[in-house]
Amino acid sequence: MSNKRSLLELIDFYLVTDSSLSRKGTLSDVGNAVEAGCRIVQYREKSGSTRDMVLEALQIKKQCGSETIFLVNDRVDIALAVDADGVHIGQDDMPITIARSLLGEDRIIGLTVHNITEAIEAERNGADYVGLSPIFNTSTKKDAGESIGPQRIQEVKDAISIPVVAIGGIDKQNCVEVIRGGADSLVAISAIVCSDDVKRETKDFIDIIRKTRLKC
Ligand code: 3NM
Repeated sequence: MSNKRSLLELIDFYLVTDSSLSRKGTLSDVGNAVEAGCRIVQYREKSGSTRDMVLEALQIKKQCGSETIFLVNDRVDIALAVDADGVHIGQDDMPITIARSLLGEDRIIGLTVHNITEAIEAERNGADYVGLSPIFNTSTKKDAGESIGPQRIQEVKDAISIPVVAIGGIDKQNCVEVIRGGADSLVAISAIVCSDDVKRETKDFIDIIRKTRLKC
C-alpha cells in the first residue's frame, strides 16, 4: 500500500460507483473516469456477494494504479482484503475509531457528515476528509435526508481543517455553486454513471471545477 493521503488536498472531482444506475457497468465507468483525470474513486456496491465484490475491487484497484486514490465504501474487510487506499464510511457504519485501529494510520478514512457538529467530531476522531451530504435533493440515496444547500458548505469548511467533499444532487449546472460555496472537492454519482459518455462528462466536471476555482 502506498500512502496517498497527501493527494487528498489536490482532488477536485471524486467518482463514486453505483452499479444499479450505471449504463455501462462499474469497471467501464472507473476506467473512463480515471482516463479523464479523476484522481479519487470510491467503490460503492450495495448488492452481490462478498466474493464478487472482492474480485471487482481488485480490478478497480488495478485501474486506479498509483495516481488515483482507491477507497471502498463501508466495507473495512474488503478494503483490507484488496489493500485499498482506505474506506469511506457513514454515520451508521463501523465507528471511525475502530475502523482506524483496523486500517492503521496510513490508510485514508472519509466519513459522511450532515452538519458542523458531525464534521468536528469526524476530525477529532481521525477522519482524513468529510463527505458533506446531501447538498441538493437526490434520489440516488433514499435516506439522504434534508438538503443542506451550497451556501452552508463554508461554515463546515471553516469549522475543520480536513477537506470537505460535497455530495448529493450535484450536476454540471449546479457544481459551480458548490465550488463557490467552499467545497474542496465534489462527488457526482448519477450525473456521471447515468451518462452515455462517462469520459466526456468527467472531463467536463473537471474543467468546470478548475475554471470556477480560477475565478473564485
Ligand atoms: N450521500 P447523486 S451517497 C447523497 O455516501 C449521498 O454519504 C452519500 O448521488 C454518502 O450524485 C449520496 O446521484 C448519493 O445525487 C449521491
